[in-house]
Amino acid sequence: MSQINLAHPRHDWTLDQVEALFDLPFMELVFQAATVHRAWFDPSEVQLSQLLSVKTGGCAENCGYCSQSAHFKTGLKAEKLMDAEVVIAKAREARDGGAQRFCMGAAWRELKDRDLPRLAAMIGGVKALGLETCATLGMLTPDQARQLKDAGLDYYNHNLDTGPEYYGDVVSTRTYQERLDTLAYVRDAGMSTCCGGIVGMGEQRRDRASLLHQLATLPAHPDSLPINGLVPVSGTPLGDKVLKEGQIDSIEFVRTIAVARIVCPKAMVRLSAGRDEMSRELQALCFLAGANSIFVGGKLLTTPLPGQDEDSALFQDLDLRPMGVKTAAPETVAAE
Ligand code: SAM
Ligand code: DTB
Ligand code: SF4
Repeated sequence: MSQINLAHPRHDWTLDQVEALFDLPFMELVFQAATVHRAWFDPSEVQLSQLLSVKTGGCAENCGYCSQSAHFKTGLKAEKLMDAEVVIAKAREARDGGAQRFCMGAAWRELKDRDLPRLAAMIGGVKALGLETCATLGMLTPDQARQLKDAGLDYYNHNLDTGPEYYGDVVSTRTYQERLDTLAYVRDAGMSTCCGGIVGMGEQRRDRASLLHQLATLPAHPDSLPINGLVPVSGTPLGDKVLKEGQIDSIEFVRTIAVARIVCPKAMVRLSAGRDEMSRELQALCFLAGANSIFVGGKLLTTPLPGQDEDSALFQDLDLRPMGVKTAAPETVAAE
């Protein structure tokens, strides 16, 4: 545990030190991550968030993994921005199903000012339900970030996706620096940041370490840190590559969760996309390694998630409970 300070999160990690954590014997790495997890959180609590795609498909960006990019033929039908009332009704259902946080996602390169009034109505309505609000709408200007904050937005999700060295293999229509700029505007507006990446796009261990090194050396660690397992979507360059060459080893995925927990100890580390394909045992290892947040509700943005019955059974069998709920309900992960 020589690199780890259990009392104070570090911001001075070097890339070599982060890679050295990946290289630890697996049991030692998981033990260290679990120790860090317990220093900051109750390890029996997992936060439940629910996602809704409020504007689906037709995106101008060419992110090589994404079903929603207009650059690739994935068979996804593009849709317009949903009405605020419809979104608020879905958020109420999510809350009644046990979600604590509601995240609204849009397939946009950047937010347009003309859409702000409707988004503000959505965010205000979701917040009034007593839910934490989160949105992921592409790049923002400083003024847009302030307006979203004023509308009641708690978290903004904007991922770095991978390390800067592999980034050019993933997307060419948005620079790494543009992502860092949007994150700075979000922080300056006083919102919490949700920022992570994707594992299993054909990157090397050094690239995964580099992503986590970037996150751990930001001016402030992300408040939420989603680790997405690539969901290989046929028709996307990275999805097709992985469908041909095979998916990342699941032990390496757990290592990534563990290193994320160690380098950003206070973040909610979210076991994000890809959970639908994971065994119960693999998810249990991820929770042991420090993941303490998941998406629930059967669907991410365009790809599937386990259903509520499956998640309830998993929580019961692992003696986990939804964050903010004092005791686990007997047959559901929903709030009592
Ligand atoms: N358009 C906005 C943006 O890119 O910032 C918001 C929505 S975008 C779908 C949110 C994040 O979902 C991406 O940054 C990426 O990390 C993740 N994501 C998208 N497609 C994925 C896939 N097939 N597998 C895993 N993660 C994915
Ligand atoms: C994040 O990092 N993962 C979520 C959330 N932020 C918006 C999205 C995952 C999307 C997975 C692919 C899909 O469902 O389209
Ligand atoms: Fe568009 Fe976001 Fe998909 Fe990239 S990840 S293509 S920005 S929806």
